[in-house]
Amino acid sequence: MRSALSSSVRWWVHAVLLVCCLGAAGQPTDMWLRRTLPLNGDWPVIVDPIDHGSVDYRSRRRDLFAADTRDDGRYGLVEFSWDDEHTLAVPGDWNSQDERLFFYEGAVWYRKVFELGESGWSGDDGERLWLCFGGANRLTTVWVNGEKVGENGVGFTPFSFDVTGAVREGENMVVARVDNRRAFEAVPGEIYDWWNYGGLTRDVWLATSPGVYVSGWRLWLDGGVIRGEVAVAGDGPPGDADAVVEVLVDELGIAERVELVGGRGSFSVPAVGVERWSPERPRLYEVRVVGPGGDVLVDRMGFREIETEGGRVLLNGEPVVLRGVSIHEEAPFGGGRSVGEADARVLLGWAKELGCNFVRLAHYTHNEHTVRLAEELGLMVWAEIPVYWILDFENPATLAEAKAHLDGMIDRDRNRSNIVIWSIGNETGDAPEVTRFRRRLGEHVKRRDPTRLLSAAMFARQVREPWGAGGDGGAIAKRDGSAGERLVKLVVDDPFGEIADVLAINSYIGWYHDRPDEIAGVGVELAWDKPLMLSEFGAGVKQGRRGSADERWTEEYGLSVYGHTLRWAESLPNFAGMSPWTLHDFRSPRRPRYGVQDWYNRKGLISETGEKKLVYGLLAGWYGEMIDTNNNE
Ligand code: GCB
Repeated sequence: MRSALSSSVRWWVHAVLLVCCLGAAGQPTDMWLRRTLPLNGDWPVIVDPIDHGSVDYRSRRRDLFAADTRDDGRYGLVEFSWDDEHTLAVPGDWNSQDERLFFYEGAVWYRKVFELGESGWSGDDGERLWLCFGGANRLTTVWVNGEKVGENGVGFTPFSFDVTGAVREGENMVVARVDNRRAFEAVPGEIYDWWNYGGLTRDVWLATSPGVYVSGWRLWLDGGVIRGEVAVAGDGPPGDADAVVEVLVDELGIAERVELVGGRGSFSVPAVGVERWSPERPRLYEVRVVGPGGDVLVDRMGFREIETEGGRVLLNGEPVVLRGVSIHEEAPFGGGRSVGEADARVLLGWAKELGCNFVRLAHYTHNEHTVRLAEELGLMVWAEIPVYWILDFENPATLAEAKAHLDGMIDRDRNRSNIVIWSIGNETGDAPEVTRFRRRLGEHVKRRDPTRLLSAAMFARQVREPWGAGGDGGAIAKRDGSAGERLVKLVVDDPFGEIADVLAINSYIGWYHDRPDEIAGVGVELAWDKPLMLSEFGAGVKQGRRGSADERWTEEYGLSVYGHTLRWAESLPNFAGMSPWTLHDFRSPRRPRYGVQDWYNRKGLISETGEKKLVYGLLAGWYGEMIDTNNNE
């Protein structure tokens, strides 16, 4: 009796823990699966560098451009018009579409007209209509027919608004004001090494749902079982939210009726006959989730397990080395934000050709197209939020915004089997207030999703010795004859390592400090017996520039840094993988050197015009050998 009781209590605790992972009930989180009417295309815009649309000449608040006010004599003079020829493509950033907006950081107003009839929405039986944005950078305020429907300030994750009450028959007008000004207390803050592309950078669409809808669901493999959670929300006939959700995976014979209590439920079924997702065989299964109000969501996903054991990463119980590359969400050819599936196909195609089984999607949540395509192609993913360099770490609002980035990313991608690492940030340093901040984020991730590995790209502590000190008795001389110190050791003891599952360090020996041929002499010490990744290393190379191995910006200098770093990597303790910086050259206002950088960070393996640099070939060869040695793909 006693043991039966305690096991049911355990089950209840487990169930509560599980449903926490779905987050707060309310807004549906699977809008991707509900797309009914795409609103992509050319949107007329008004560029607003002085906030003319938001404040009048007495500094009084107004939303001047939110309505389609016409100069019909009733309003007096109207000095704007939405009928202008001036449009921008959505999805897309404004900086790369109009050269006058190249450096622009401010507000732009967008407008779109749609026919309600085309949305497929009937409004019968409490059916809802949602206006959905895959992402916009950054502060976005939205009106429908002049009525404000909501705001969003998280630049890289999806958001949606229930516009059921705001639409009318026939023609409807959406206005979105997007403002990409930097702010110290925001996430990211004011300083970062990528372009602050502004605008409606991702897909926009209309979606429909019943009055009571599936607000979240999640399935995952846990040893011998598949576990699941579901949640419903919304208004409907009494009792609907306490009904049943069906979860069906036909190919696995799963047809689970999940009973809901207070709108939530969980289950587990034996994982019989499940083919594990892996880079060699990225097997996906169709999943159908059927909610009480006739709501049906259909997705495709894989099942796999990821864990660590001492210094190794295990995928489906087998050790795996992450052969990766870091990627910015930058268009493959010629700068600008990458948008849509075609861009993702080029970028991920380059990574596959390189021999990767892993990509680090830096430094913010990438487009849903990219993550989904990576799952299909067999690429494991490190997903990251823009907690980067310097933030207002002691400001509770900044912490809340960082958590909102994590929530948006986890809610969107929790069913993507290829995501193996959640990263809470990059190169923040380890001052006490920074560590407190990162620890809170790490704990938040573990609460929200304990089924993936936790990491952050960290600095290692450099240990230097004066020349001639130690055992060499002065015999080792720096090649250029200079005096000073030499780097002898990197110590990975950033306190975040304590809660991280994977230790990851960015190392630019040979580029920002010391010489490439000094890399081999640098030891690495870990404060924990955990897997170690080189989350970044690299060198600036202007594609096609030739010279000696000592000359910066040349292909030869790049080969030297990569050659020495790759040999060194093989000797690192607990070496579990790498994601060199980066797949291709990307725009950054921190890179003004004319004739060489021209506003591009040149550490790509591929140029901004799609030309492969010599380092690409070198790394491809190295990954090829790893594949042969491990006899896997
Ligand atoms: C880093 C940063 C990355 C930069 C890179 C560089 O350590 O993590 O965002 O772009 O170095 O090129 O300096």
